Amino acid sequence: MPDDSSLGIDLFPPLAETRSQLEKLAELLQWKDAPQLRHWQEALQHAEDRLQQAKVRIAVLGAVKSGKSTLLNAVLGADRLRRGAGILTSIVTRIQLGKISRAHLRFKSKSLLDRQFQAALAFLQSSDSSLPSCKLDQASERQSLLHWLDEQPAEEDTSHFSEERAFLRACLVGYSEAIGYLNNSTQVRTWSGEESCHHQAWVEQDSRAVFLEDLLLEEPGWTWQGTEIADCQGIDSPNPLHLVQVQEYASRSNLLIYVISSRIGIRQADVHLLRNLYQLGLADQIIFVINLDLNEHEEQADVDRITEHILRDLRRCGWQQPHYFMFSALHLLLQRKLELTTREQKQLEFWQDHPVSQMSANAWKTFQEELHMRLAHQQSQTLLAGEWRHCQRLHRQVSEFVERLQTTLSAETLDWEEWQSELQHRQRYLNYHEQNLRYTLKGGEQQWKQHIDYGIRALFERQGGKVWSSLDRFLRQLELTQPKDNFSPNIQSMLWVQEAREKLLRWVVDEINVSLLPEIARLCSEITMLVNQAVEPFFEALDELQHREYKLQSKLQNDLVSSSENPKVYWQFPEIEPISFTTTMAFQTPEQLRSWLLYGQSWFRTLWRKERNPQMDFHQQSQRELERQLRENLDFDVLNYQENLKYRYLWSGTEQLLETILVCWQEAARGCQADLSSLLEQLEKLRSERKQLIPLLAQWQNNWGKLVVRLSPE
Ligand SMILES: Nc1nc2c(ncn2[C@@H]2O[C@H](COP(=O)(O)OP(=O)(O)OP(=O)(O)O)[C@@H](O)[C@H]2O)c(=O)[nH]1
Ligand SMILES: [Mg+2]
Repeated sequence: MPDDSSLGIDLFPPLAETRSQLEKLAELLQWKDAPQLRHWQEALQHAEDRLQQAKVRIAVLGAVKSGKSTLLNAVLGADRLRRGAGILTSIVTRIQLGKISRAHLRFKSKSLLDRQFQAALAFLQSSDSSLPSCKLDQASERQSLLHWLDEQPAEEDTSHFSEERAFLRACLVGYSEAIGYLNNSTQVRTWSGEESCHHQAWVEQDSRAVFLEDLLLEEPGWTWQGTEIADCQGIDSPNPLHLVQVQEYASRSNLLIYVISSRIGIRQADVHLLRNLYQLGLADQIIFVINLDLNEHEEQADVDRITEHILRDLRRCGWQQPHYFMFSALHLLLQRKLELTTREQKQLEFWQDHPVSQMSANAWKTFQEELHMRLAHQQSQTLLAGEWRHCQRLHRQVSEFVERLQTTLSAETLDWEEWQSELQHRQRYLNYHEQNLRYTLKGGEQQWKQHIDYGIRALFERQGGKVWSSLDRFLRQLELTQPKDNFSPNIQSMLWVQEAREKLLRWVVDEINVSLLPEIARLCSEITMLVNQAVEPFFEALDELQHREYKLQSKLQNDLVSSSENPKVYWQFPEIEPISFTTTMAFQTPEQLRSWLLYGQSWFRTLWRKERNPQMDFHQQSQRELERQLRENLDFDVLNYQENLKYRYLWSGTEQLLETILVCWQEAARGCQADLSSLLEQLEKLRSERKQLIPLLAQWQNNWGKLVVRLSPE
């Protein structure tokens, strides 16, 4: 059984410890400027940085008010995230480890806000011409628009526009306060320490959250370096774009914690999202948390009954044996929190002898252990993908150096000629391989890009490609609701547009992206594999070079990382923001939406005038025309997406991957070279200091040994 510390995910302390030992070694040897020392230190720093960048992500998901923020607070041991009644989380809030609490808020640029605002306004204006126009920076115009919105309670016919109304209202209400934070470009504002809780005010109200683009918290209570946990919006939030954001974050996450409230159980929206997640291939990555509301359950039997219901529903979504934990997040939070309000104090006392509280506490403990283990596993997986190999090579270089020192210290004379010829050999060997690696990467790049082209073409083919088959299915199924008697064609056409837009957006989220994301991931991993196969021999060559030296030094016995145990070289496709399919019918590209609407409207009006029997045919003809318009609109969207996916994501990702590989190879090769040449200069100086050196070297080796044990794949 590994001891407790080796369970830990803290790969950073041993790396940092090793770095500081290098420092000590340098002081002792008085060769601070030696190139190989600098190289090793830099390489260790790089390994740390890269490990940090390759974030392990955890998403906390669930329905509105299921207790996601409460659970995260319980994990952090303090009320850091806003929780309570009403929809309180309106943006994905990311949390990373920091020395002190810090909140970084990224505000929208003025122009982005303005575009979004005018688009929503245009949308409403087209259904009601009495709506005043409004420039956001004009206080009087804001006043009158707000007044107009207040005066017009959402009628049945206009209820479709609730999203725009809510958005406009939020902008108008919050503008004068937010303007101080907005600028011509995106602006990041940081609050530290006590002040960091100010961020809560920006998340809890739409009239503030609407101005934010991103929110990152640094918290000392989140103890896992190199990982990120995110509090997501409720998946049944009335704003459909929230779901898009949640789905996007979830698809990039390594672990998902799905919170289900015992009070509510599984709702339709849960079923919907869970099925999507299942299709996205994320089933194994999900841990369920049944958040027990202790006020609702008097005894264990009641809890058992609820659990049975929830498990049955989960089975329907595809989980035959879901991995779940059951505890009261609020109870645990109150137990961990340092300062309680009188009400919280009372609540805690009230729950003290609750029959379920012991079970909850036990489950919490195993939940934390599980989280710990999964994170550790994920992080070593990340490490295996490239970084592990890098650390291993570094280790070998350092061990080689240490071994050499030891050999030299105990030897009486040194065979200089042998070392000199080795040095020359090394130089030639490395130059030759670097040249070849460059050719391989250059030639390969064309081939790999072509492979991507084929893959993309198959996805986007007009006949039988995944994208268009799905869109065609949508268009075939689209059926606009029948107009009521005495409808106004003007309003009716707007309602249809809005109806089609909502349905399309849902379809994009539920169908298209769900089927595309795994395909794109597959393409990425195919490319990664091809690239890995091509470059592996070059890294093998580097290893072989080092082995030559091991052979040269007959003394070396204890090779901790013998090559037969090396994991396969495995470079990962770089982390680039994924590009999901969106449509101009969505809220995000308002100019096109606006012009489309104006055009669509005038067309509807013409149609209305031409028809002899308008009431009857209007519905059918509009349906057909809307379909045609949609198809045109989608044509543009699909093309746009296809280009973005190819150039901005897959091609640029491949280029980045190849660049990283070349840089890493060069780094390692330079290291190989520098180590030997400057070592030779130093060797003679060292003999006199052998007494001091020997214990330090032993300590050094011991530390590396520990690091290797922690990093080793099981
Ligand atoms: N009685 C009881 N209340 C709880 C429990 N967990 C959470 N709550 C309360 O439920 C309310 C909602 O919790 P939140 O953590 O804000 O829920 P959420 O899922 O983050 O909600 P949104 O972010 O708005 O989607 C808060 O007032 C919590 O104190 C629980 O185990 N028992
Ligand atoms: Mg919340």
